[in-house]
This record gives sequence, C-alpha cells and structure tokens, in this order.
Amino acid sequence: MNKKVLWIIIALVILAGGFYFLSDGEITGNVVADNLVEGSNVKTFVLTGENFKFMMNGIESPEIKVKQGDKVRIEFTSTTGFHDWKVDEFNAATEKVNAGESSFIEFTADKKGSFEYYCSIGQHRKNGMKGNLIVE
Ligand SMILES: [Cu+2]
Repeated sequence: MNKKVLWIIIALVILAGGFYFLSDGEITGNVVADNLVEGSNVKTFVLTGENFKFMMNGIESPEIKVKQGDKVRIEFTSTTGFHDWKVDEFNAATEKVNAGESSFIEFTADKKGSFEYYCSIGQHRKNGMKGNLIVE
C-alpha cells in the first residue's frame, strides 16, 4: 500500500515537472523572438522581387553575406507579381506577397556554407528567381 502511494507521488512530480518544462520552453521562445527584433547584431537586407528576379540596391540576384551566428532579417517587397523569399536550409521563408505588399523573416545563420535562396511560387526558381546566401 505504501509503495502504491509512493508511485502516485512520483507520477505527480514527473507530470508537474513536464508542465514546468513545457511552459519554460514557451517563454524561452518568446525571448529569442524579441532578441531577433531588437538585438543590435541583426543584419537586415532589403530586397524586392519581380518576374523573375530579386533586386537589392540595384543589384540583380544579390549575394547575401553574413557571419555564422548572425541574426538575419530579410525585408521583402514584391514590385510586380506574386512572390516570396525562401531558403530551405534555415527553414526560413517570408509570406507570399502580391505586388506592393511586404513581408519579413528573421532567422539565425547557425551553419556555414553557401545556400540558395529562391522564390517558391510556380516555376519562378527555374526562371532565375534565386540567389546565394553565404554564411562565413
Ligand atoms: Cu516569384
């Protein structure tokens, strides 16, 4: 009988710990998101999209270069057509937007390499709507 009570207590402690862990995880996630918006080490790139290329400061399909560990913010606006900005390796994508609309995405460039960013609408990537994100 005592053993049974003991097991019930242990089960309750484990359950409580699980709930504590879950709520702690949510809070941590929010803090990370806030840091992304307000942190001083966020590297922001402003791009536009059209049929079928990305533009940044007059440069077509620009190379985006950051350092490993940087927080990256992509501010994307469609000037003509329906587009988004996406890079698979960081699971990062803006909303899909129509001409005149904007969307942004923030992520941490936590691994080195050359990664292709692209527009995921229809055949846009095949039509040249892509570029490289270089993490050094
Ligand atoms: Cu597109």
